[in-house]
Formats: sequence, C-alpha cells, structure tokens
Amino acid sequence: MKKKTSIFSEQLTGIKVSKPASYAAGFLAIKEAMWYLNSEMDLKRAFYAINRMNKKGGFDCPGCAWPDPDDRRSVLGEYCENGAKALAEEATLKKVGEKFFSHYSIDELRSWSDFQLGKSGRITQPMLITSGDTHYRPISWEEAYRLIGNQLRQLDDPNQAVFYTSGRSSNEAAYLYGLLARRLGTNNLPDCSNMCHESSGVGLSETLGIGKGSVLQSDFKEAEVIVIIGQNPGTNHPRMLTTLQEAKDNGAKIITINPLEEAGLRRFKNPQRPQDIFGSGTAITDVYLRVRINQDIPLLKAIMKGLLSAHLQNENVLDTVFIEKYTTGFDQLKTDLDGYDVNTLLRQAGISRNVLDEALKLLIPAKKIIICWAMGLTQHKNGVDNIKECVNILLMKGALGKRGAGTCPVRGHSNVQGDRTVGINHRLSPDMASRIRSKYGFEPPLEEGYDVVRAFMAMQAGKVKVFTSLGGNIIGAMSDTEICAGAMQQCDMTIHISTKLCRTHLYPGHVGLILPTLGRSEKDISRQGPQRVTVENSMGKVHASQGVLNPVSSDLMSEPAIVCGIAKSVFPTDSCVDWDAYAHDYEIIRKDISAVISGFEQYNKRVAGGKEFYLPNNSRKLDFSKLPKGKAQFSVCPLPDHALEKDEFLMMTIRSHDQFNTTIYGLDDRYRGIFNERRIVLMNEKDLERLNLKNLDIVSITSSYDDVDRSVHNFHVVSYDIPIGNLAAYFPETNPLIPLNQFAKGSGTPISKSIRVKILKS
Ligand SMILES: Nc1nc2c(c(=O)[nH]1)N[C@H]1C(S)=C(S)[C@@H](COP(=O)(O)OP(=O)(O)OC[C@H]3O[C@@H](n4cnc5c(=O)[nH]c(N)nc54)[C@H](O)[C@@H]3O)O[C@H]1N2
Ligand SMILES: Nc1nc2c(c(=O)[nH]1)N[C@H]1C(S)=C(S)[C@@H](COP(=O)(O)OP(=O)(O)OC[C@H]3O[C@@H](n4cnc5c(=O)[nH]c(N)nc54)[C@H](O)[C@@H]3O)O[C@H]1N2
Ligand code: SF4
Ligand SMILES: [Mo]
Repeated sequence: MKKKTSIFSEQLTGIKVSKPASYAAGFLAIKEAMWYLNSEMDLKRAFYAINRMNKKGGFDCPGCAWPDPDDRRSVLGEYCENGAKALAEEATLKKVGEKFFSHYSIDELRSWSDFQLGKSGRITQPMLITSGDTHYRPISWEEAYRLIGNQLRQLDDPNQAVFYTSGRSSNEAAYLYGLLARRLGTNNLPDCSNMCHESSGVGLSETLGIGKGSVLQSDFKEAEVIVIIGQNPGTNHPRMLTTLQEAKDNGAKIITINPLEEAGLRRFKNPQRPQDIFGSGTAITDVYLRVRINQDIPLLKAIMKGLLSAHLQNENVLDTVFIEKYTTGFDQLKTDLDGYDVNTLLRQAGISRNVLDEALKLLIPAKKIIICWAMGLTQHKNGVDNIKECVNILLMKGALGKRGAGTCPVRGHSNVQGDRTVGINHRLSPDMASRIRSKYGFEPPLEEGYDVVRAFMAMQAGKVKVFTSLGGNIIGAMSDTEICAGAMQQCDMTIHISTKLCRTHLYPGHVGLILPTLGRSEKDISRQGPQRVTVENSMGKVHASQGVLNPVSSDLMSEPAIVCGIAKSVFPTDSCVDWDAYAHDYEIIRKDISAVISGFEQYNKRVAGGKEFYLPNNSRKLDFSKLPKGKAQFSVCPLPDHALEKDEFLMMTIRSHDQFNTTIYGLDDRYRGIFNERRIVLMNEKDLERLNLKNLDIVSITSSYDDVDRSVHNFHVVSYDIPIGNLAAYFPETNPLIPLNQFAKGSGTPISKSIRVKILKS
C-alpha cells in the first residue's frame, strides 16, 4: 500500500481545553472583535472601517453571505465578531513585499503553518517565480501581462487553461472573468461552490427548478418552525443568530439536527441587547436531534413517516391541495417510505423515539416551515440526496411560496452566489450563450468545462497548461492536498490574483505569478474616478459595495482591472469586447450585464444611491414551468451505507471559531473549549476507552481508499460529546486524507464531512 503524508506543518502549538461554552456571542464577542482589529491596525483605522461595513454607501463584509436586514441598519454597527476578524485580516497594515520574499525561500515558507502564512501580511506588488528559483521576486505589471499573453496565446487548445474563482469577487470582476474564459474558448470555470453548496444547487435545481434558496430574511419573522440542519451559525453566520432570536420572539420553534451540540445553537446572548449581556439571552433550539454523521436521510425519512401517519389520523397535517396542484412523484415517495421501519431508521440515525416525537409535535401542526442548511448536508457522497429529502418535507407540508416558509441553503463566501449568477459556472446555459453571441458577436464554447475535481484530474493527466485563480487558496481548500499540489506544479504557468499569501502560492507552475489586488474595504479609484462594485447575498438580493480605506500599497490593482489586463494581453485589439472601457468604468460592465444576464435589467439604476433589488426566483412564486412535468419533484433517495470496518470511524472536517476557510485568524475554538491548537480530533469518551487512549494523547489519522493509505500525524485526541463512531477535526489540515476521486454523486463536491478513517496512537 502506498502511503501518502501531509504537506501541512505538523507542529503542535500547546493545547489547552475547557468545558464547551453554553452560549454564543455576549460581551466576549465584542472584546474579541476589538482585540483582532487592534492586533492588525490602529484603532482609528479600525473604527473608521468597521463603522462603514454593511452600511449603505459603505462596503460589504468580506466574511459570510448572510444578508443585512432589509429595513433598518443598527446604529451600533451591523457586524459580528467574525466579520470584524475578516476585516482585520484584510485591512491589516502588515505587508509582505520584496524584502519578505527575498528573505524567505518557498521551501522555507512551506514549513510554515497556514496561520503563520496568513499573518505575514498583505501582498504589495506583483511577484514572479520560475522553475529552479528558490525565491519569488518582483515583476512589473507590464512584464507580468506580457508573460501571460505569450503563454495564453501559445495554447494548442483553449481548454488547456483553467480559471478558478473563490467567492469573494464582485459581480463585476466575476462577470469579466467568465467572459474572458469564454472569449478564449473554454468553460473551464471551476469555483469554490464546487467544494461547497454545489450539492444544494443540483438538488434544488432538479426538484424546484432553481439552484438558490427561496426564503427572504423577513420570512424568519413569520415562520412557525425553523429547522437548522448541518450548519453551525454561531461561528459561520453569526448574525443569523439575531434573525433566529427575532423569530423566537415572534413565537417560532427551532429544531436542530447536528452531531455536535454547538454553543450558538443552544443559546445566544445578543451583544446589542443590554438585557442579554447581563441576562441569560435566548435559548435557540427547542428540539436538538443529535444525528450521527451522514445519517440525516434515515432521520428525515423517519420524520416523513411520522407526518404521513399523523395525516392518516388528522387530514390536516399534509397540504394535499398543494401536493396535487404543484408537485409530482408523491405516490412513489409514499410507496418508498412504506418499505422502511421507523425503529430501524432511528437506530441508524442514532436518535431516540422520544426526541423524534418532540420534533414531530412541532412539525405536525406547522404550516410555515423554513429549512436552513450548510456543509453538514452538502459535503457527503449523497449530498444531493440530503437536499432532496429536505425539499420532500417542505413539499409535503406545502411550505414553499408563502411568507414564513421555504428553502434556505446558507451560503458561505460573501459573494459566492453572485459569482455564479453572473456566469462563473463550468456549464454555460443556452440562454446566456445566445445573449453573449448577440451582445459581443463571438461564439462562446458550449461544451461543459471542468469543475474543481475534474480540473485537478486533468492537471494530473498533463492536460492543463495554465491555471489562474481569482482569489481563494485552492491547494489549501481542495481534497488530496499533496496530489493537487503536485499536479499544479506541472502547469506551465500559474497565475494567482490574491490579497494575501497562502499555501497555493507555494506550489507554482514552471512560471508562477502572484498578482496583488485590492480588498473589499479599500478605495478603488480608476482614471474615471471612484468605482463601486456589487454583490448578491444568500437570499438573492443585489446591492453596491464601496471601499473606504486607502489601499495598503499603491501598486495594487482592482480585480476587474487585472482581468481586463489579462484579456488585453491575449487580445490587444479586440473587436468584440472593449476591455479598456470595462477596466475603468464599472457602470459599463453593469450596463452590459443587464443585456447578458437575465434579472439584471436597468442594473445601474437599481443599485444607485444605496438601492438594492431582489433577483427573480421561480420557487418563491411556485412557478415550476421549466421542470420536466411543469411541477416540483418529490424524490426517492436510498439510505447511506458506509460499510465501515470494525476499527473505522466516520470523520467530519469542520471550521473552528477562529478561521475563515483556509485563513486562520487564531488558534482557539472558544465555543468548543479548545484553545491554542488546531491539530485536534474530537472523539467520544467510549471510543477513547475502546482504543485505550487518554484525553489529549497524540494520534495519527489514516484513510484507506482504493488500496492507498493517506495519513496525517500529530493530532491531540480530545474527549468530546460526539456520537460514538464519529470524529471531527478541522480543515484544511485534514484535507490530505480525502482522495480526489471521492466526491458527491451528481455534484462533484469532495466528501469533506464523511471520511472513513482509522486512528493510531503515535
Ligand atoms: N467564521 C467563519 N465563517 C464562515 C466560514 C469560515 O470558515 N469561518 N466559511 C464560510 C463558508 S465558505 C461556508 S460554506 C460556511 C460553512 O458553514 P457551516 O456549514 O456551518 O460550516 P462547517 O464548520 O463546515 O460546519 C458544518 C456543521 O455541520 C455539522 N455536520 C457535519 N456533518 C454533519 C452531518 O452529517 N449531518 C448533520 N446534520 N450535520 C453535520 C457540523 O457538526 C457543524 O456544526 O460558512 C461561511 N462562513
Ligand atoms: N476538508 C474540507 N475542505 C473544505 C471545506 C470543508 O468544510 N472541509 N470547505 C470547502 C468550502 S465550503 C469552500 S467555500 C472552500 C474555500 O476555498 P477558497 O475560497 O479557495 O479558499 P479561502 O480559504 O476562502 O481563500 C482564502 C484566500 O483568498 C484570497 N483572498 C481573500 N480575499 C480576497 C479578495 O478580496 N480578492 C482576491 N482576489 N483574493 C482574496 C487570499 O489570498 C486568501 O488566502 O474550501 C472547501 N474545502
Ligand atoms: S454575519 Fe457574516 S456577513 Fe454578517 S458581519 Fe458576520 S461575517 Fe460578516
Ligand atoms: Mo463554502
């Protein structure tokens, strides 16, 4: 058996543990936010920026995609602890320039942890490295574009180029980037969605005809029951807790489905409510279903069986009028459910009958139900089916297309949804293809391009010559870290448009370029004057974002300008696209988006003067005319089966409270009671005993797929309240355990939440 080991630093940092927290936020959240801001910049700069974040006329938080309130903005500030950390990380005054790169070789930097890499500071000028070099060195923008142009013009086939996007770009930059790829002739546009909510996109599109959620933030105020499944909002979408608190004030009940009892889902002390700071706050969850990892399908089936049998006794439980009018496939679903025994389903899910009954007691009378979910559902082999089961429940109850009800996939990166809407997709829709054709007069490629997994498989096979990334840290974020890093080094050229140093920069192709760009919080002033960009939040609302800080370096370019610079290096005189005009005046970009992307009519006017608008959403209006039978689809999904060996566990890779994906803000995971260490694996006490391990022992974690062992070493095992047979550890450190060919059926999302592993004492 071949053994693979990790390329991440395996150094331990000195763990401390305490009891997990019993609530989220509170006064400590304010203190932490201030501490982080102060550690990266002076308080004057910090206050100036944070008071303009998420405000009309200011800039959009570079953290998650949770929406700002529709109606009012709090005078105390519209941000959370983790939004402040995101700002601190971006607006830091620490810099990595020529001196830094001439001092540290890439070999040396590879031995650094992601925490150390990220904390080194903002990249201030374009950098170049070529085969055989030990260090990055500065290069001018002109020279960088010249190299890129030569390389891209030389390709035998445009499909030898890949254009990756992370979800922090603006609509304007993302639109141009997609246009550039298509102008070249490729749909190779993988993006972070492929590792994230792709399963939601596929599951929702197949059942409801749109890959986005249906609810608005205001729906939470009217919901009777909110289900939160596979999501940890206290850390990853902290202001969602305010929305949930308001929902509870209005009488909503909350059912949580999660293997871990996350602090934010237990209780919330709103830092903006004095009575919460000094009092006990709001209990969030009413019924907590501690499901075993990836056993949501048996649990959801048990819930559906419960609803069906309640309906037999009282005909008001299911919305039969809705089912008849708007859906298809209900009879097949009923027949399928008849084949399962509730007790067997519950045993598989690890849930007791009593707790199921408590959840049913809330769901049976409810007419207005919202289901919220995130990575706990999408990053499994059956990620798409997980989403379809949630849709089944909503359709049975007619909980769609009315106030207080619907689907709520909670998006990750702040503009990941917008990037997709404006064309970052490895599939080009016929509608957009024909609009590109008529707007620009060139023929866009129609064949499907690579998603992230396929891009790396193609790279491994030597089929990719140029890899470009618009943000992100693909080597840190992807599965099979070593394989992917090796594959990327085989490219002729890698081009990374980035704000900060990350692991991806350390595995360049034969020619490696880093092109430094402005962050959201920074002023973007082109020769036409100050520019604004636009973004779309998790609920389909589009609004403007304008930076307020002076850029950390005068040598930074905006993302739209860089994309145009690359385009002009390939097409110096382009008769189809006026890249020069786009680079300097984003109103022109938006005007053309109006013509190419449906839903953006009169774009400039609709975002002028702080205005915002919602994009069309067919599932909100119960219009399923684009689906095969013109109706929403019920689905029949099989049960998951992991066929674990006796000494194997199922492991989920999750986020600590002090990280944003591969950006490590700090080494604590306060709510889970873990401090100063990221190399940990959470394990049930009974499993510790069974393996003869003591709390905090050092272990290795190994996965075995297709006869290949992949191992990571030096992890503290931490005794934790997690289901027996399940483990949890942080990503990215555990990404080397996930084989590239293990991904969700139908969506290609790596199986980051259900990896089969063994634990060995070191
Ligand atoms: N501060 C901060 N904010 C972020 C991010 C960040 O890293 N840091 N990342 C952003 C991004 S890109 C995204 S996609 C989102 C991610 O937001 P989340 O999806 O909330 O993030 P994860 O930490 O991956 O947590 C998933 C949750 O799912 C649970 N879970 C895991 N497996 C299962 C399962 O099989 N079934 C069920 N029911 N639950 C399960 C875990 O216990 C955990 O509570 O957050 C965004 N916001
Ligand atoms: N095992 C495991 N793996 C996972 C996940 C998991 O739960 N488990 N989650 C997956 C998910 S949900 C996601 S979304 C992906 C995330 O994958 P990515 O989006 O690729 O990763 P990030 O860590 O968010 O990217 C951070 C980098 O983006 C750059 N950056 C930051 N701001 C900007 C900006 O404004 N402009 C530009 N150009 N660059 C910027 C910085 O250089 C920074 O280092 O990871 C996935 N990987
Ligand atoms: S909830 Fe998300 S978008 Fe809002 S301030 Fe916090 S991190 Fe930023
Ligand atoms: Mo994500």
